[in-house]
Amino acid sequence: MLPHAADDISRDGKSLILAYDHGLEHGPVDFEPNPATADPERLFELATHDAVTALAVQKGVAEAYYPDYEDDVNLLLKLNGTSNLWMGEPDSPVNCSAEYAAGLGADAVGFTLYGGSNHEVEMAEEFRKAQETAREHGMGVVMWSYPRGQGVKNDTSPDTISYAARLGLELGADLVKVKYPGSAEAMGEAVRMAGPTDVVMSGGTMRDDVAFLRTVSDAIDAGARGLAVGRNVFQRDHPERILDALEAVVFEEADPEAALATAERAD
Ligand code: FBP
Repeated sequence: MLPHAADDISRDGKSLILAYDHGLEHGPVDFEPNPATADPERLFELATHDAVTALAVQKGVAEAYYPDYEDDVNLLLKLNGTSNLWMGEPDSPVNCSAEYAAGLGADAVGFTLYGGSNHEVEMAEEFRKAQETAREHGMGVVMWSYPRGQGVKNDTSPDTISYAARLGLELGADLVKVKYPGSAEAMGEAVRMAGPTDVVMSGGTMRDDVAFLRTVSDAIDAGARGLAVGRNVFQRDHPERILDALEAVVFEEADPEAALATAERAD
């Protein structure tokens, strides 16, 4: 059997991707709950936690900080990304080529596809180039598959999320990151549609510890292979504590409340 192209950003077939492209996607407002996290070094330090299988960042952050962490952190370089400062049909400029990502030492590349946007056609063509170049360099490919725009009525409905997951398979992603479709059953269907492409759940806005861990646990039970999470880790007062709990839930399939209690005792 061929090696899984995303093995470098997984452990035992599961992934816990720490996402930190929020300074671009949402702006400094996302750092307000925990101001220390405006400093990328804080996130690189968090990414050395055993639970984390990769850190997803944009090119500029990687250039400035990754050289000091290349032995301790797996780099998932986001190739496109957009700010929240403009309005219009969803789109995301390519900010970095896959060749350049390989030169920076990336283990994998990440790419957002807004299926259903009036810009879907161009984005899919850009993804094609990134995916094929990543294959040439032996890097894994992670698709942020976020249907939105004029063609999409409900971006988290079960049908939409199943379609989002399927786009990952059809277009050649190793991992496809989707929003939670609201139930374990719907997540299971998305996983089925993705076939050999691993589905990882997107973290979303900050929720309380138990509610968040329960959703992660439900997604794992439904066949998701992990999660890509930003705000639900770095906006907390104790990001390491939630990483301890996530490690137990994702990799050991521990009960969420027991995992949290253990993490709190260890803190
Ligand atoms: P979160 O866990 O904070 O939701 O981060 C995951 C992510 O995909 C980030 O990589 C990205 O910045 C953000 O969500 C985009 O969210 P949205 O497009 O819904 O604003």
